[in-house]
Amino acid sequence: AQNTVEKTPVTLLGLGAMGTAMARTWLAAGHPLTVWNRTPARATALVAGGATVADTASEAVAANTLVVVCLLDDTSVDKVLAGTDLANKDLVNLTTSTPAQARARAEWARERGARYLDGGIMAVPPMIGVPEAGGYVFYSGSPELFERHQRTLGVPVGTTYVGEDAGFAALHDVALLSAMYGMFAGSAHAFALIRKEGIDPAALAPLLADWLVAMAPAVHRTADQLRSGDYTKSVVSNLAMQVAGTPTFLSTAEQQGVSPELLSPYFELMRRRLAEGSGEEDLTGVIDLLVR
Ligand code: FVH
Repeated sequence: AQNTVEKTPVTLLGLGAMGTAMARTWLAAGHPLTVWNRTPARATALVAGGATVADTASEAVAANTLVVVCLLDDTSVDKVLAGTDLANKDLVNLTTSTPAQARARAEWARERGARYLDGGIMAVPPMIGVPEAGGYVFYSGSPELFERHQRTLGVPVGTTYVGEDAGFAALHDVALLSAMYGMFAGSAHAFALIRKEGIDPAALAPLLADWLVAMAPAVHRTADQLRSGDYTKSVVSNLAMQVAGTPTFLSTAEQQGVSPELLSPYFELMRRRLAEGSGEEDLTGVIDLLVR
């Protein structure tokens, strides 16, 4: 019991898949936990684990200084926190937001007397409470608040602080998730190519996963080229050669009866960059075309 008393008490608003997974880890680690959810039934199992359920969001906020919010979107955060007294609270918002929403929420919290940290979760619920799964949350906003609560916030999943600008956690979150969707798009195209040939997708999957892992370190070369401004530095496969290969990919897609719509936009950018006379560069020049 003494161990429990020493742990920072946490209020958690939002018991969806993510909130519930986080709640379990705080309870298991002995943190006193007060929860609230719009649909109260989702709290039932947590009560058996020792959580206190508040009848209203206001009561939950009043219960503890550290208030963690993990709701569907920024609109639901607005609805849930409306009318709560946030004066002197340490508000940590793990709801996925845009950088602009996060900055506005930080200012909104400041006007109400709260300290604010924004979070972008780089994990799915099964990774919560499983350190070896490698998940973490990007945090940005008050550095003092991060330092004060890092140990408690690190109970469900790792923590990575990315700066005082409250929008930076969301920006890092969206940047990594955007890259993930690019990977999913490429994988969808690969599976589509083999679909009609009787090749077992389960046989392609490990080959695909290993190839993506092998190619992933190329992002370090991209970063190095962006920093130096020299996109010809350490080039492995130049743009001219890669553009020359694009008809092979498009013809193969056509022969396999697969739409090129996931590949074509990227190939178009590669062609535009080549047309600017950048054949000796890496693919990094595409980034210049994307930034308006
Ligand atoms: N689950 C995932 O894979 C991803 C992983 C990366 C991070 N995301 C973000 O985490 C936030 C919460 O996601 P979640 O998985 O918990 O989402 P749901 O299971 O759908 O639960 C949503 C909770 O939000 C409550 N809620 C929704 N709308 C309202 C509203 N208008 N007023 C009050 N509460 C609202 C909902 O309540 P209920 O439906 O149970 O009554 C849940 O508590 C999210 O930002 C992800 O992008 C998860």
